[in-house]
Amino acid sequence: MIGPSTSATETSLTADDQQLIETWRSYSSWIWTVEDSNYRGSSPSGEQRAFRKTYVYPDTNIFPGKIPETATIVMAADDYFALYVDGVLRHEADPGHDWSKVMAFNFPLSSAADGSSTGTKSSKLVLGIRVINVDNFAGLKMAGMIHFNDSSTTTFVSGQDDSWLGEKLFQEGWERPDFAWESQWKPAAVCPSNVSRVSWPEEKMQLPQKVLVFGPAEPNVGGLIPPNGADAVTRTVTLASGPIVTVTQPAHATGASVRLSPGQFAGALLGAVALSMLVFKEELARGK
Ligand SMILES: [Ca+2]
Repeated sequence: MIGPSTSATETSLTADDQQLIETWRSYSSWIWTVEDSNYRGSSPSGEQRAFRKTYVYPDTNIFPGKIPETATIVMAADDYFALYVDGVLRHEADPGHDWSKVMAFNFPLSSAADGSSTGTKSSKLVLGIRVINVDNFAGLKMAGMIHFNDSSTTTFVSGQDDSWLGEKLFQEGWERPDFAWESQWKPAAVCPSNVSRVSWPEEKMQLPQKVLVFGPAEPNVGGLIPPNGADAVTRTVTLASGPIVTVTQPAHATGASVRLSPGQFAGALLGAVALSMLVFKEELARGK
């Protein structure tokens, strides 16, 4: 298995970084998966959820020569998270992470793998975030800035639109740019601001003082991890009121430090049974 590209160096904040942190603080929203129609900051304890955000770069036919060079991400997650950029694991899930610690990352985009076998430059940035809620409140709050070669930047924030997707049950390869099931994913729910102000008080948040700057990713990492490689762990679990399902967990997606009890598979990665699980979900939706 190819290891994650998680080595980084800490650098001081630039003016752009400070602007992005302010944008994160003022304009991004706490989001989560749609589990009922009224997400108000809380979610079942001990479960994980997966989120995807795709940012499509400007069309080079319209903006010739406008090349994305780096992306800076500012984020907080309750309680801890793994971050994938273009399918490459850049921040491993750290159970010791404190939700109040806001983090800032910078990644080069020029050599980002696009999930294809060619390793050609991607037309989009795909962020994959797995968030594990230990208990009580659960959420994800992000802002991103793309830096282009003409010194221009563009910014996006969580809760801004329906391009932030989240799923409780997520299929193999969910973090990859070429993930085939993306169209099945639902837009994430946004926590009402009056609730999030109480759940995650601003005075408790520790804003980043440094940025973790990453080097180029290993080429094609996102496209080479076999769906059922040697690191995969297959278990059979019973979901509440549901059928017995087999869940395949590639180690690359779960993180060795995260142990899941059967009850926690409500937010599990699904392998070969993805299709049957969708049927199961539909049965649930029909009240069976
Ligand atoms: Ca929590």
